Amino acid sequence: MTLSDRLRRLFATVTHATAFTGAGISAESGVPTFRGADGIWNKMRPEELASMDGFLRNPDLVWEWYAHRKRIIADVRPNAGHFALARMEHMIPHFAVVTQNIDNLHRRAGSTHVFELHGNIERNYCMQCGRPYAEEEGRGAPGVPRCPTCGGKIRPDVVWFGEMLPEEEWNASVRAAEDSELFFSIGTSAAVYPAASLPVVAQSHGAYLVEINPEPTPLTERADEFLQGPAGRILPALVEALHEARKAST
Ligand code: BV8
Ligand code: ZN
Repeated sequence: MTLSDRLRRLFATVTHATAFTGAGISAESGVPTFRGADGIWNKMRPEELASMDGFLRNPDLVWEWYAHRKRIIADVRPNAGHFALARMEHMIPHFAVVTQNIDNLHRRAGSTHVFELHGNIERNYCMQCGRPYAEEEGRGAPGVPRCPTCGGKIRPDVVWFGEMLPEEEWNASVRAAEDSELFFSIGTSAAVYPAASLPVVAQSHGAYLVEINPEPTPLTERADEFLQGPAGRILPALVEALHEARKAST
């Protein structure tokens, strides 16, 4: 893979880097994206399902939609892209993964510095009393489970449209973006805010912005480098180049 001289030089010395990821990095694991050809949003509008209004209007439908996605995620495994980022964490002293994904695949691949901006589908909580709720507590009955403590409705621990992002994860992600010399935007259509503002925050604080995606996005023209192709092929090649560059510089 041909790297720019700028990226190769950066690889030799970089100490602060961030990988910002979206649904595209999980596509090669078999998790459908939102806006691609077979995207989830093609079949239904996001506001109907990934929103509080949608849940209150039709709790069983929304709960079943998340149960369907949980079943998909339970059967998939991290792919070469996730594993490459897990390796990168051991090669760059200050390295964080900031993900919009709720599929937990970065942690399952071995990444430990992971900030989940939009929550995690494997976690649930009671809307009434906030108590965490584990799936196995349910009796497997269809429809929205009820809280064993207060009887309130249980919801997935994900950030719906119109909801605030988890404060600590958001603040830590902004700090990571501001401190980065190198910022990867990987597998995201850069359409959902405030997450989509992070690549610009990083670049305006001096980061070299590299986008990895098979197709251009609204971010592509501002990126310093656009590596066109699937993350599962490009990221392992980048890790090899990073290894070579750091070996050559010692
Ligand atoms: C908030 C969790 C405010 C749930 C999700 C008008 C203008 C600007 C903003 C807004 C607006 N109207 C409303 C808003 C705000 C809204 C927003 O941004 N809407 C957008 C749609 C315009 N944002 C919000 O509501 C956020 N909250 O703003 O609160 C607030 C302020 C004060 C007080 C109270 C509140 C909350 C947003 C979070 C929504 N939750 N998900 C769930 O998943 O069910 S969003 C959802 O989209 C996912 O999290 C997903 O990660 C995210 C972004 O999608 P992507 O990850 O980018 O995935 P996508 O399919 O779009 O793209 C995939 C890409 O991968 C493609 O580019 C494709 O080419 C590429 N790809 C494919 N294969 C590969 C690949 N890349 C690499 N390798 C491959 N192999
Ligand atoms: Zn409760």
